[in-house]
Amino acid sequence: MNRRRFLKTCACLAGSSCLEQSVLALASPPLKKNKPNIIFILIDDMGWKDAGFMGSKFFETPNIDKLASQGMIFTDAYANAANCAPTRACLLTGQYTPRHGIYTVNNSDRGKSKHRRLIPTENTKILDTKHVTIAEALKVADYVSASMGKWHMGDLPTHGPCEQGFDVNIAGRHWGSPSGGGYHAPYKYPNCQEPKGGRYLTDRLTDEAIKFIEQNKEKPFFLYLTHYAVHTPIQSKKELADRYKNKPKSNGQGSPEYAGMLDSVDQGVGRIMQKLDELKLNENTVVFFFSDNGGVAGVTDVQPLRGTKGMFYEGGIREPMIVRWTGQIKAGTKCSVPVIGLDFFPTMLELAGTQKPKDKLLDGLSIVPLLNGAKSLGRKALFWHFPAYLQAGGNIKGESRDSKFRTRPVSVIRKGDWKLLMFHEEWVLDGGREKIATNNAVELYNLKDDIGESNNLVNENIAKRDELLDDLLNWIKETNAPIPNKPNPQYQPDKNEKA
Ligand SMILES: [Ca+2]
Repeated sequence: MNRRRFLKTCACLAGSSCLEQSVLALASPPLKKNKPNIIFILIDDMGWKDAGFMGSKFFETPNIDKLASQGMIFTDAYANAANCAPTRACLLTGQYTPRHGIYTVNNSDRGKSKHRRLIPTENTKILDTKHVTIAEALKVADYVSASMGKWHMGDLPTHGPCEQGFDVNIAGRHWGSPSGGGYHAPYKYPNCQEPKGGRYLTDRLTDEAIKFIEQNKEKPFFLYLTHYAVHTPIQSKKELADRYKNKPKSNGQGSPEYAGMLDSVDQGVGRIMQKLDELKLNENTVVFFFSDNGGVAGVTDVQPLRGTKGMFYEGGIREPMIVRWTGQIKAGTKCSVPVIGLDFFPTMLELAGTQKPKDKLLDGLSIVPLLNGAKSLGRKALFWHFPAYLQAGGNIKGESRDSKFRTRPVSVIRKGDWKLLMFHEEWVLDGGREKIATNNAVELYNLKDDIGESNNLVNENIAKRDELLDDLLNWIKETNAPIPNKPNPQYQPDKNEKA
């Protein structure tokens, strides 16, 4: 069956019943062929330009670059948030943040109270088990699934990966970073312990991934390999960091330790691809590669994008992304249609040829048409909502709106080449739409001309501003997204705070 026909079969099975479905289903190869294995490699805090295929001249990622050359690169791929937990909750549920309430990591009132003008919306820290996750949805289609690495959605024994549909959990707890000993052995994580002198954590997770693939090569499997790397603490294997010690910095990238961490991730990707080769699983395995938020300020650099992890400028949310499916996706292709983390849920459903769970609301779209060469998904816009505060950290000079926070409460829309950010402090307290020309509540950028978001067109293109603002306000209403609207009584104005 050729690629186009195969994908059509999947689409048909995932959608409504029709004559074509039964005809094609009869003509289909064995069941296994209709249920490709899914490997989802999620790197933590990897920046948009932290790989060779994205333009890094300092970091060396030959295996990830090779993967990119064998599949489709997405240039405008977005995380659902600018930090870890909300991005993961959106990935696993296929829903925007207002649906599950996980907006940030830990408390929403991060930073000093005297600097916050509003009382933020309370953050939900644990993903409620009432949500149907992608692992649960794939289980219905007979997939065996494993979560390996960072989980961050709640803790054992009630809210770990196995309580959310995964069959296997390696090293996952509520931690946002490897908290049981760092990357170097000895460490003690669930089903993943190493004595002193044992394996480096990224290598161990790769070993576990390979073992899982070998053990399940006869079944359809879903491997959610969510490396702790390259999150802090920045701890590389010494021999790998040493390789970069004398290498000249390039475009703000130059940390040998961070390069060494990426190198371990890259070697792991290479070993997993080699295993798929050996087991002859390439044609029956879809490999996704993605990161959960932007690169960290002071650790890496994502220029020309503005912003870092924690900000809703492009540098905080735009991600490196690859999808490889040998024999199905044309190798060496690039797609610039904007896609977002919550698209993976419906995409995987379609690949698995299974139905959307009953009563499940999915905010994303399957990207299978794009993998098949389509130039659009027909989607109106993408949205972000962050009713919280994230204090400054690292070197954010010139990247954030102010020196004290990476972001203050904000809602964002991207539509076509345009992006609008609505900052709630000014919106709520400084006259909202009526004063939009002067209150600094809204920023509008044309990403095609200004990928660095340096030229705010809020008063230049009023028609586009109003169009995006209307769409954003409608979306806020539709998703019941909470807007923080209570002034913080502890706030102390600082004349030097803002431009
Ligand atoms: Ca992260």
